[in-house]
Amino acid sequence: MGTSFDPTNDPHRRYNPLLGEWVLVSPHRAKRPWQGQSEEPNNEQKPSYDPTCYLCPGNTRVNGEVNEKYTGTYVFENDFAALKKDTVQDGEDSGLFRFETEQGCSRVICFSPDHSKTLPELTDEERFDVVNCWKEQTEELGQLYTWVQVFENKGSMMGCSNPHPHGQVWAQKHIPSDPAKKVVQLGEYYRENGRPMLLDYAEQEVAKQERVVCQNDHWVVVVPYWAAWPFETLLLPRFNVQALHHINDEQGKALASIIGEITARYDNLFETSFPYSMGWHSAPFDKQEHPEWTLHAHFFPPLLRSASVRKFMVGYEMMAEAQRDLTPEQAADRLKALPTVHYKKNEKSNG
Ligand code: H2U
Repeated sequence: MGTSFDPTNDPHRRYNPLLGEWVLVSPHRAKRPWQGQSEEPNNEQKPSYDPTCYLCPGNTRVNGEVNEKYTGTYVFENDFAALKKDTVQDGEDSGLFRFETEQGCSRVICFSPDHSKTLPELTDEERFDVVNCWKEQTEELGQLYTWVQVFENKGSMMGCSNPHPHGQVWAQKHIPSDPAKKVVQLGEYYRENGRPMLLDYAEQEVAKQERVVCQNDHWVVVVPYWAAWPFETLLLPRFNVQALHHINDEQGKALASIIGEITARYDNLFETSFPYSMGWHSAPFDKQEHPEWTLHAHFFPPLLRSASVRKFMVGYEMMAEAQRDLTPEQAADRLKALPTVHYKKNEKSNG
């Protein structure tokens, strides 16, 4: 064994400055054999319209409401909303027993009327509509609530209940726990450095090119230095912007394009519809200025070795801190080496 540190072999911890947490990197473990659980990849071709789908245009939802015969994006109030606007105002702060009621709303955002298409299979124009829909929802709900959480669960492995391309938006009165940590961390960095942390980070990653998966004039996707999930990525603007609805059309089109790129690379990695949870963090809508904040999106995919073997965040991760096997640099190299043309398109042209 050598005496100098080898990041591709030696266990080490990396600091996540966004959350103020550490992650254990154990690269040598990537070689361990796997005889545990595998998931069944579902590669069956879906129809463009499914009469039994609750989200397809013109269909009746669980509660009896009928979806519009929509042709682009479509937003409706979640019939099983986790947050409700009329919840009674109440709370208690008595030592160890503390609660506050929460007011908010939950909506479902259908990305496309086409049941068979996921984000990487839509056109740039269609993805631009999704971006604009996210912007509208953020702007509207930001006038009513302090926190607006746009997100997508993709694939049953991530708890997605329906294969129709869709995401959700939840908005609420209080700032949730993880974003609240970011307010503190980004604020501290800004006070010390006079610049938004994530703008500095994006610039430094673009200069280093060690973890960049793809980039264009306005955006960059990196496997962050502190990534916890094997193929986790962070989507960052290369300009100063705090909230999703503040991006202009040119930036929005570039965003639609880079989302197409990263999600196609994801699907191409194991030639499967790559599961993930992704979501946007705009600055809180708490009527304060947030010069420390940079709009950003996280993609958290669970897959590790193949379409069927996932990373489990279990014993050590639940008890101690996040842990990963392959290094963020290795993950970025794998994603970077992949084509951006979706594998299903190739299958069609070859077949
Ligand atoms: P997920 O697949 O990410 O769970 O999102 C689907 C959401 O759609 C889920 O939150 C809602 C569920 O409550 N839904 C309705 O609002 N109406 C329906 O008829 C079916 C599903």
